Formats: sequence, structure tokens, C-alpha cells
Amino acid sequence: MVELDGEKIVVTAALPYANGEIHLGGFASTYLPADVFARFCKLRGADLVYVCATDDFGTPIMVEAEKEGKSPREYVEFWNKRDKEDLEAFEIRYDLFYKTSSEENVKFAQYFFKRLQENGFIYKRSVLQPYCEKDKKYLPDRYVRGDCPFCGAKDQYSDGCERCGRTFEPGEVLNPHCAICGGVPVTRESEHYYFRLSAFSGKLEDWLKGNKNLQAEVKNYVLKWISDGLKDWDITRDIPWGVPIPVEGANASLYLWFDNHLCYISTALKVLSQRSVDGKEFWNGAKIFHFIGKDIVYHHYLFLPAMRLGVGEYKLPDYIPTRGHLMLHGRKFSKSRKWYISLREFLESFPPDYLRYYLCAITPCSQSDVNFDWDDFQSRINNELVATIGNFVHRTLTFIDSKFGGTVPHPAVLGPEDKEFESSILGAAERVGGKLREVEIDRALKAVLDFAGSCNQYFQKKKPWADAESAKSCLYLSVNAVAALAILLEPFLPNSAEALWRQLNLPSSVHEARWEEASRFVVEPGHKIRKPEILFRKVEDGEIRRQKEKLLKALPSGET
Ligand code: B3M
Ligand code: ZN
Repeated sequence: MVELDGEKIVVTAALPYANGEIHLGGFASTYLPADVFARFCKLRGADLVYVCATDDFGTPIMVEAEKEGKSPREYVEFWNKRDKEDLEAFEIRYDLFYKTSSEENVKFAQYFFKRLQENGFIYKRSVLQPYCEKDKKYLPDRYVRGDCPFCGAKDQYSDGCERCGRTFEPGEVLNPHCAICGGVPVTRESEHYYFRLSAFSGKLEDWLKGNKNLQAEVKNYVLKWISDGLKDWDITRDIPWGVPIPVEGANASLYLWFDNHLCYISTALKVLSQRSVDGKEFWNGAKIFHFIGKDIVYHHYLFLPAMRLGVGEYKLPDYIPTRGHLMLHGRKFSKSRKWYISLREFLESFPPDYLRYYLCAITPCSQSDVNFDWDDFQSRINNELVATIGNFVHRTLTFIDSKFGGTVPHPAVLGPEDKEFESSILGAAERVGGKLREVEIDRALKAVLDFAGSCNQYFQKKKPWADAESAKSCLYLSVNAVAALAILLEPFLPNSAEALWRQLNLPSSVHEARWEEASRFVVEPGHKIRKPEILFRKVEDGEIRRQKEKLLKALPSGET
């Protein structure tokens, strides 16, 4: 496998809104795949910048902060800290987990605005906006509530209905009223800035068609949007909580979708300046990966590249790995209806690696939706993680411990089965790495599992308990297969891989290992391992029953 020695890579994960817990769906579609991939790049020796941030601005956040009697800044600080903790509990650690409201990002977004304006891609237009005369405020987006024009649900935000799930334009909501005072808004004129997205149709089309790394299924419908005609984009919001529009006399803010994706760049630049590296040069010489969920395709395949094209200083993404929604037992997650599992709740019952394992295993490299199912979770953990991977590791290490006093034996002459096993270990890093390079995380994990399965078969066939002489080669090869598994599992299960590395008594940490060492027989004859311990425990029926009972309580009566 070609190593990445020093190759520059930027990995970003879509920014969570700073107004609530990180959703398990976002975890599955975005944070986890990005983390697996970033870890893999690091093991392969890449010069990696790995960043994320909270998405701090906008009306929903202002509305929520107001409800809690906090300033927007206090409010987002809370969620920024909380999100970071939740992600870290699952071993997701960025070079920097920053925020769109950072001084750096505000300045960077203003710089982009000015450059786009100079280049003729921003113009002014007067628009009609709902305005509350009592509160003396324009009422953008979520400041207006009303009844859903489709299903009639009462008291919905003006941009979409939580009951029927449809989205609509602010003007379409029925019986509109001000979310703050309940009064009826009037309509007023306001000067807004528009980004000339339509001017980029041709260039976006060329970029999409020319970039072979983008998922074809996504590309096709984005191309369809382009051929249907792109509309210019209102980038002004009449609220104080946002990036101030850098124009004399303007007292409105930039729309949060103008500045949030720029935070990928501004945060990477900050990390790089801390490393004393020229950030722009690095960015433009790097491979750029933006991990997202499929609900923000429009923004990442159109707004983001168009803005970069309009400024012409920072290169466009090479990959935008885009994954589907996560369902829970076939239904949409809903916090309000308690059809929901939070990251914290999960940790009360299971180790973080169990969630990482399960979600990596079921989430394909496509936008297909994925189903979280407690029975499936149990069977995957028990049959794959415990009975296949854990079993091989444990029988190898306990055998060395009990029959060889913990010392790795010198191999005897290798027979044909040993040789076949040896070459399977030699090829493992490439078999798994080939998939990871393409961000095919579920397939890569399957390749690890298949490898562990073949290790078990080898061990079973060799029956080291029956023949002391051939046991030596068998255990020497097997313990090296265990070391290989530790490295191959690191991106997926960082805690378990490290625990395994310690049991093997290998130096430093598995996080510092090199991917290619998985195929290098790093455990030498005569090496002493530590006392083996069970790595993965089974998930019991009772635990699954309890989880399902919790969910059943949330179902409307009569449904199962
Ligand atoms: N905060 C939307 C979302 O969480 C938005 C992503 C921003 S990525 C630049 O789905
Ligand atoms: Zn009002």
C-alpha cells in the first residue's frame, strides 16, 4: 500500500448547531465516519488537520437563548462544551473543536463577503419581511410561528412542520404570529444582500462532472438542480446574532449558512498557524474531505464550492462523503416523542466502542438510510465482536499465557497452512486499508471481521493443544495476527485497540503505530505479553429487553 508519509489531508465533520445534544443520527452519518477516516490517515503517516466546531449563529439559537434567559453567547458556550464532552466520550478528538462565533471565523467570513462583493458576486435587493411593531424587530425564520399549510398542525415554525415533516417558505404559514409576543406581524421592507449563485452554474457543473471522487448518486441530483436553474441566495438576516455584515451602516447579520462552512477553513488555518505552517499553502496542497449527512447536500455541493470559486483563494473539496439518515426501529428519531437514544444514555449501559462498532458496521458509504435496531445491535456485538474478534484474541493470548508462561514461542518450520495464514496476515493491512482509503467504512470493518474469522479457522484447524511442536508456529503467527487486529481496529474501536495493545505489552500506544505494521510481525519470539483479560463482554438479553421497553413506552398506545 502506498503510504501517506507527509501527505497533507484536511478532514472536517459538519458542524453541530449549538442548541442541543448531538444527535445519534449525526454521530452515525458524520462524526463517526470522519473520525474513523481521520484515525486511519494518521496511522498512515499523513500530515493531518482534523477539525470541527459548533454552528453558533442564527435565529433558532437566539430564540432558545431568549427562552432560557441567557445571552446567545452564554448559551452557545454551554453547548460547545457539552458537544465536545459528548464526542470525546466516544474518543472523537479533533485537533480543534472550535466555533463559528470565534473572532477568527467572523473576520474570515467578513473577508469572504468583501472579496465576493469586489468580484461582483454580491448585490443588494429590497425584500418584504415580517416585522413585529410591538417588539420593534424583524422576524426572520423561526421568529414567526403559525399553522402548517399542509396538515394544519398548530403553532409550527414558519419554515417547516414538526408534525408532517414538510418544509415551506416563511410567507406560507397560516395565522402567522410573533414567536416572542404572539402579536400579528406586519410586512416591512428591508435591504438584503444576495449572493449570485446563478452565476456559478457552469463552473459548478464542470467541477461536479470533473470530480471523480464525489458520490455519483448525489452528484446526479445536484446536477439536476443546476439544470433546473439555480436561484440567487439571500445571505442577510435581520437579527443581531450573526456575523455583522461588513458594510458601513448595515445593522443586520450574514445568514449562518454563509459563515458556517467557512469555519472549516478558518479553524484549519488556526490549527496550522499554531503549528507555524502557512495555512493557505497547506490547504491548497491538501486533499480536502468534508463529511456530511444527506440533508445538507445543497449547501455543501453548491453554496460552499460557489463561494470558494467566487473568491478563488481556497481549493474546493476533493471528497464530500455523504451519508443517509439513521432510523430507530424503522421510525424517525424524535426527542420530543422519546423515540430517541442519546449518546449519554447509551454510555450508561454499554461501552463507547460498542456504538462505534455497530454504527460502522451498518452504515454504508451511500445516502441510504440506516436502521438502528436493538436486536441487531445485540447479535452483531455478540456474534461478531465477541464471538469472532474477541474469541480469537482471547484464545491466543490465554494459550500463550497458560502454555508458554506468557512468552511468545519461536516458530518451528512453517507448514502449508501456516504459510497460507502468514500471507493472510501480510495482506491484511492492504485488504482493510484499500476500503478505508475509499471511505468505505462498513466494508473495511467487514474485512477486519473476515480476517478475524479466518484467524479462528486457522487456530481451530491447527489444534495447538494437540501438538506441542506445531503449537509454536501457530501461536507465534496468531499473536502477530492479534497485533495486526489491534492496529486494524484502531480507527474503529480506539479504546479496545489500545487495551489489546497493552495486553500484548507492545511499546508506546497503538495510536502511535503505523498502519503498515499490521503486516509486519511486530511481536517477536521471546516477547513477554501481559496477563490476558476479556476484551469484549456479551450483551445480555435482559439488557436489550430493557432498552426496548424504554422505547415501547414512547409508542402511541396500540402500536407495536
Ligand atoms: N449546522 C446543519 C446540521 O447540523 C448545520 C451544518 C453546518 S456544516 C457547515 O445539519
Ligand atoms: Zn412581537
